[in-house]
Amino acid sequence: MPGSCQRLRLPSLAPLVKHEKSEFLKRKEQHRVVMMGSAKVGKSSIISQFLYDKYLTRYRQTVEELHRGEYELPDGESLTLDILDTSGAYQFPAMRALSISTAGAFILVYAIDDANSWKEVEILRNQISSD
Ligand SMILES: Nc1nc2c(ncn2[C@@H]2O[C@H](COP(=O)(O)OP(=O)(O)O)[C@@H](O)[C@H]2O)c(=O)[nH]1
Ligand SMILES: [Mg+2]
Repeated sequence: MPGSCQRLRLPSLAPLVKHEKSEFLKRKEQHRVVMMGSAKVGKSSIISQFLYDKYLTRYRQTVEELHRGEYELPDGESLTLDILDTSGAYQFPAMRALSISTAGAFILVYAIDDANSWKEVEILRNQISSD
């Protein structure tokens, strides 16, 4: 089963803006970003820094983890950002195809000192554009 974690970050994107819209008119936006790339290139570390302001020093293999950031936009609307972290192993083509088909956007990560991880990014990019 995929792991799941949540972080509420409500005030960060809504500084001191007065909300003039009524609750009824507020729109809820939801986006899903899928993080892909070879194992050990730093995918989980990027998510950890972006959502939790923490750098992961110890390597822990990811199976599949869903992270959620909730934001209130300056105009009062709310934004849910789901970030799906993947293992990088992609042994199961069906699982990879499902991750790709449910994504609104992708972040493809490679390590500058690992040429194969760049090749993997090329493969993933082709797969994404052909799906
Ligand atoms: N040197 C260096 N190491 C990193 C960087 N980002 C992550 N790491 C380390 O590389 C290892 C793998 O990172 P991780 O985020 O777990 O990779 P993932 O398998 O792609 O999720 C961890 O030990 C991290 O501490 C980076 O930018 N530079
Ligand atoms: Mg990981």
